Amino acid sequence: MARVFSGIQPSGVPTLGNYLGAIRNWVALQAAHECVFCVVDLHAITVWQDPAALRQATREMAASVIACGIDPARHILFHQSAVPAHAQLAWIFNCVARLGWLNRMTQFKDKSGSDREAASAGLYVYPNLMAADILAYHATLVPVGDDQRQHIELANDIAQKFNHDYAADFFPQIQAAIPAISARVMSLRDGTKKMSKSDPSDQSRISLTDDADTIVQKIRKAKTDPAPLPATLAELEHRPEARNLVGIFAALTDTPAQSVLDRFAGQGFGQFKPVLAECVAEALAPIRAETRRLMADIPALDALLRQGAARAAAIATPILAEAEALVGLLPR
Ligand code: AQP
Repeated sequence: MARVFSGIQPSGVPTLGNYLGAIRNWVALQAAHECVFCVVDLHAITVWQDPAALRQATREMAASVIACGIDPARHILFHQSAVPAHAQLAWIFNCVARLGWLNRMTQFKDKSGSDREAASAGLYVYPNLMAADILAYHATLVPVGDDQRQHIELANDIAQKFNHDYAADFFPQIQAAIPAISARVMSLRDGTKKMSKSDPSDQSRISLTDDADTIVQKIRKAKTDPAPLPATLAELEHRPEARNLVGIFAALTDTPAQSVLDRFAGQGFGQFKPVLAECVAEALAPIRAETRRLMADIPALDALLRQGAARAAAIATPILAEAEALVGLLPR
């Protein structure tokens, strides 16, 4: 049975993009796989986080993920900093990965913006830590959104180079599990930018904790164009905002985008947006309610995360020890 690993940053409240691009896929994989899910707080601090807000977001992320349908009793859910093997293996990978590889990472270019010199070194080596997250469990299947494809390729390069440099068939190759429908949800303010939980504009995203009124208002104000919805997908090609809203509706209703167009072609956004808003609000209402219920008992949530961390460490620590031995480090 392939072991699944996936992580999500507590860098804000999870968005509809995180849900449709990743978490929903995690939920589906639980039935036939052994899964390790991680709230990656060490990744989050690659950009400055308010400490109190980070603690809150870490718990809220764990609660949201459980509310979306992750079962922390059958699978493993924990926060990354509670299992030191992640950071320890990442250091070894910092020494395996080449600068040329990291220089090609588009996420670093996007996140460091115009002032690259001011970005943290952590942000630059973020993909090495991500490779360590996965390979510390010898996981082979990684459900991620389309935006993470390049990082998975880099993790495979690291695994291959480690195996080559230390003459061992030790780290496996990883496969990304990217959902076919709406793998990338875009910002409601700019259809060419992905929806992000840390975008400065709250209007750019639907958060999983938004109530129905907020969802209706955000979708009503979402940027669109004046033309009605077309009959074919080809006509959406140069209409990123329209394509995004159609994609969200398609993903939430589990139908191909063409079927959405078959239903709404010729109608304006004045007609489509309220239907979409109702669909989003209906999907998120139970998640919001369950997240609130879980957040009302922090000691229970913390205990759950600690149990998850102990089970995660039981897998990752021996794998780290073997990697350290291969490199030539003395046992602790
Ligand atoms: N807009 C998106 N559409 C589809 N999938 C997405 N993911 C994120 N945004 C979208 C997927 O969610 C998973 C967890 O992502 P993450 O929190 O680890 O980091 P991220 O990709 O950087 O997500 P955000 O929301 O954009 O966070 P910030 O704002 O902190 O940078 C990943 O599998 C990702 O593909």
